[in-house]
Amino acid sequence: MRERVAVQAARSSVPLSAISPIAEDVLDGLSRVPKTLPPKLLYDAQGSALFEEITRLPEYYPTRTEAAILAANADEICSRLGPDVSVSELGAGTATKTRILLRSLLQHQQSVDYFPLDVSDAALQLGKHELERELAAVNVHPQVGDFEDLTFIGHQFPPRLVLYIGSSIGNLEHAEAVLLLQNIARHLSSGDHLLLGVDLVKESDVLQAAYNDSAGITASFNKNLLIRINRELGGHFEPDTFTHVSFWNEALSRIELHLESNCRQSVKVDALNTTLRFHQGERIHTENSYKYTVECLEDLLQRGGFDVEHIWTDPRCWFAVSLGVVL
Ligand code: SAH
Ligand code: AVI
Repeated sequence: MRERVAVQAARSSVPLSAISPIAEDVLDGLSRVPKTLPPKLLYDAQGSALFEEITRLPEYYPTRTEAAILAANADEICSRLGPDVSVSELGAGTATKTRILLRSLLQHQQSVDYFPLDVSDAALQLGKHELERELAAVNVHPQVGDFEDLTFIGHQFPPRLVLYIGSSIGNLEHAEAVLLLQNIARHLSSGDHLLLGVDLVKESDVLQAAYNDSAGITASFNKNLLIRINRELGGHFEPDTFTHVSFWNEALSRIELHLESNCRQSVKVDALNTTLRFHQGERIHTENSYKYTVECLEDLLQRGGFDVEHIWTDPRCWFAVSLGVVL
């Protein structure tokens, strides 16, 4: 549901996209009840840098667990792909873990064309710089953009490998996840592969700690959204008047991130020509991070148009890396 008053306040002759690339998403999300913002907005340059810090936190197990699975199985993964694979990656970020795979691929082929896609130009540039320094035989072609346009995947020569690792698919509702995989599959040919990494359901205290770390980095990552709206849209949020809230929603099998207003307040956003009203305790829903079972992962791949070729996990079964193939 949208609060008409906020939407009308922002209506003017200037299209929202001309104000800022995030204007439409922010106005739409903050006009809803409950208020919500798409997680892709978390990743401006500062957000991407904070995410990198998160990946090194003792409580945040997903990155190091997935990296260990990739390191242990990279050779087997690469040997299943066929000769001279080109690699595309969705939500590549700085491609730190991807280097494990690319290094291993270079044992099987002389060079690799690598096409990372991300909304964060800062993360892509950092990743390109590090990759070129470390693996000169990888030709990096960064694409700044949204998952909505995946045509670049189809422009690569087969055989193709698409990477969607880091449990990034966990941001999506199940129906959206299926649609995204179907869209990926549409750009692939028979024999092409998808490597999909998902976080698995586990004890709730492990999950909760990963999104509420003792150093407060996840809280800063979440609140950075408000700082971004202030900078890019002339917002007047006072980030300290909001609290980072995260919890495990067992019924929906997801971690939820919210920003909760500590008081009743009004916040002007100049570029949107609007004033947002919050009651004490009102939340902005900023992220979902769905956790899968192996059965659910298999079902997702199949409904997405892929045959499940193999699934690798770690000894604690905390994370799964799956290889799907287009038949
Ligand atoms: N793959 C990396 C980064 C994961 S963080 C890893 O495993 O560590 C998620 C990444 O996806 C961020 O870099 C973010 O900018 C990007 N992202 C999130 N939503 C996106 C979208 N809708 N379109 C493109 N990139 C997106
Ligand atoms: C990118 N994504 C998979 C991360 C996650 O774990 O859901 C983002 C994140 N949010 C808070 N901490 C990490």
